[in-house]
Amino acid sequence: MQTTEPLRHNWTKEEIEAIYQKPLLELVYEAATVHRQWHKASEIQVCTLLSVKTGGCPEDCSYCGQAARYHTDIKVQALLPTETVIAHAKKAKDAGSSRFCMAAAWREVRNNRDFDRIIDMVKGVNELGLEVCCTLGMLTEEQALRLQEAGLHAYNHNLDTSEAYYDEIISTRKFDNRIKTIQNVRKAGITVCSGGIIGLGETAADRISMLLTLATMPKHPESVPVNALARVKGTPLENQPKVPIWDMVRMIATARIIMPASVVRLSAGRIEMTEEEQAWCFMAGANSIFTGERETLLVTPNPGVSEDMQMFQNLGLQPMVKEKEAVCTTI
Ligand code: SAM
Ligand code: DTB
Ligand code: SF4
Repeated sequence: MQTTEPLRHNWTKEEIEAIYQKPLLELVYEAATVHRQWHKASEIQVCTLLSVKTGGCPEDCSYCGQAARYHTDIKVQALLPTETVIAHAKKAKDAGSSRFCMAAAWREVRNNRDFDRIIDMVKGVNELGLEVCCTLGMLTEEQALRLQEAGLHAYNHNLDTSEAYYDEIISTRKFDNRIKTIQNVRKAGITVCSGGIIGLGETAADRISMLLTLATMPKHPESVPVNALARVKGTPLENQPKVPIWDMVRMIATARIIMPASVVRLSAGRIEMTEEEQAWCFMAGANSIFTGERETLLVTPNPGVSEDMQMFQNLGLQPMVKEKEAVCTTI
């Protein structure tokens, strides 16, 4: 299902802007065409998310309900026991997921007993035959290597927004810290999952700049999540307007065209989308969704698994068995 066309890593801002600003139907048609050259368009990967440590985070990401400093309704939960996490992963596999992502509300990984427990979780989930992913905050090269040796397939670390807009959204770390962690993940031989959020008050130029950073990395992230802001009461961004569906479609379609081999994930925001709106996202090249138990993503609402399976049936889609590895040829 992959073409012999090389992947491009020399995109310019002007080229990406010209794609992003195309008339919508032209853009979707082009993205759908590229999608069919590189992927089986009837397959959507279901990735189950589990919050293994919730809330109480020292960071100030202004979109996030898990930051300790905001007064949200989210209940703090210490690191879950390994057996509980493995039981959740088994359940996810039985429900049709092929990927399992464990998320922790940490600023960074520390070399302590909690990290040892994460290593055990990675081993256990890997043994189930699931693609195992973690998102734990900043990571050193040594920590990334430990995760790789335990069988970690992917590490999620989003850019979140453009370099220029970053300081408006987060003050407790820098955009460069994000890049550094992504490089550490790459050096350890783990696949990269990196994307961002729209609806934070950023401009189209910020979105294009974020996509440019991703598409000009020496190797494209194998996985690119596109999140619409999930507005959480008590956070500084709680009153942001809802993301228009066509903005989501434009982001997904542009990501699909410039990073054709990557799995593009329709991430946060599905709860506010109709089935028809999600279908537009799949048409534009999204080939993964996130699910969570009890109709939650991490701490915000998400459609239930049976609702998603009904949607797949209505749209003639099937859960993907395993993610295809990107064939990365540089020109
Ligand atoms: N603490 C780690 C970190 O920030 O890298 C890992 C967990 S964090 C929940 C993972 C990603 O979820 C964030 O980078 C952000 O892109 C996304 N996210 C968090 N809250 C969100 C929200 N309210 N709406 C949309 N995406 C969100
Ligand atoms: C990603 O890009 N989106 C997921 C996953 N990677 C970890 C998380 C979305 C979180 C949405 C808000 C919440 O429920 O906390
Ligand atoms: Fe903490 Fe991650 Fe939320 Fe930022 S996005 S506050 S680092 S859990």
